[in-house]
Amino acid sequence: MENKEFKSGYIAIVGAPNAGKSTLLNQILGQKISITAPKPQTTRNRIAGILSRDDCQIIFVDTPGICKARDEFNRGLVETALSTLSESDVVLFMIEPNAERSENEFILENLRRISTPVILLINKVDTLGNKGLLLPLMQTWQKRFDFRSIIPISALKADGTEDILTEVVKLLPAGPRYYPEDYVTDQPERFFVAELIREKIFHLVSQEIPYSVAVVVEKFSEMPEKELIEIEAAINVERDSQKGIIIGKGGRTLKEIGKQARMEIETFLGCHIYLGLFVRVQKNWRKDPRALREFGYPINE
Ligand SMILES: Nc1nc2c(ncn2[C@@H]2O[C@H](COP(=O)(O)OP(=O)(O)OP(=O)(O)O)[C@@H](O)[C@H]2O)c(=O)[nH]1
Ligand SMILES: [Mg+2]
Repeated sequence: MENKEFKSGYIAIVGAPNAGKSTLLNQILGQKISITAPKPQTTRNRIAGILSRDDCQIIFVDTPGICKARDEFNRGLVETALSTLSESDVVLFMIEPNAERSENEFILENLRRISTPVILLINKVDTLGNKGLLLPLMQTWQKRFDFRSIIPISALKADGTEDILTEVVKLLPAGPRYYPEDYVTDQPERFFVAELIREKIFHLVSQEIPYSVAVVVEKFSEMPEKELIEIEAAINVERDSQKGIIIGKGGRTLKEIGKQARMEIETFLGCHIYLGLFVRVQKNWRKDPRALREFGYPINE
C-alpha cells in the first residue's frame, strides 16, 4: 500500500474589508466561528479555524480587512492581517468582482514581498448579473500577479468551497497534526461569546457606533447543578452619548442585543445560558494602550 505522508499547514485568508473572508471561514468549517456583517471592518482579530481530515489538518486563519488605516487602532488591525502572511503556507486573497478597490493594489504589493503561493478567490459571483464578465476579469487578474490558481466562488452560497479545498491540499506541505482532531479553533469560548455580542451590535445599532464598541466577558461560570452557564459581559463604548444609543428607548435596543446574542451563544455552547449585559463608557478606548491590551487588541508602540 502507498504510504501517504500526513500534510498540514496554515492558510491565511486576506482581502479588503467586507470581501467575505469570515463568511468563507464559516462555510469551510460548517460552523460559525467568525462574525460577519454588511459593514466593513467587522473582524478585529486573527481567528483560526481548524479543519481535520484523515490525511491532513488545515488551519484557516481569518484576518481583519486590509485597508488604508485611518487611525492607530486601524493600523493595528492591518498589521495583524499583514503579519499572518509571513506565517502562512498558502494565502487565499479574496476580492469582490464588482469594484476595483485601491486596497487591492496595496495587498498585491505585500504579496509580492513573500514567496508563499497565493490563490485568488473572486467572491460574490452570485451578484454578477452577466457571468460573461468573469473570464475577462480572471484574465486581467492573472496578468497582475502570478497566482497559483484563480477560483470564482460564492462564500455565502458555498459555491466553489470544494474547489478551494482541492487546490489548498495540493499546496499543503508534509507536517504534523497540530491540534487534536475535535478542535475547531484555538480561541477560548469567552472570545466567541464576546464576538457574538459584538456582531449583534453591528446588526442592530446604526452608523459608526459599532466601531466604538469593545465587548469583554467579565464572568463565565458553569453551574452544573442548574445545567446553565452564567455570563456577564461589558459593552464598552467611547462616549456618554453612545451609551444611550446602545441602551435605546426604555432599554429596548440592549434587550434585543441580549436576546439575539443569547440564542446564538446557546447554539454555540450547546447549553442554556444566563446573559447579563451592561454598557460602560471607557473614554476614547481606541486610543488608550491599557484599554486596548485589556480588550485583546494590538497596540502600536
Ligand atoms: N451576495 C453575497 N454576499 C456575500 C458573499 N460572501 C459574503 N457576503 C456578504 O458580504 C458581507 C461581508 O461579509 P464578511 O464575511 O463579514 O466580510 P469580511 O471580509 O470578513 O469583512 P471584514 O471582517 O470587515 O474585513 C456580509 O454581509 C456577507 O453576508 C457572497 O458570496 N455573496
Ligand atoms: Mg471578517
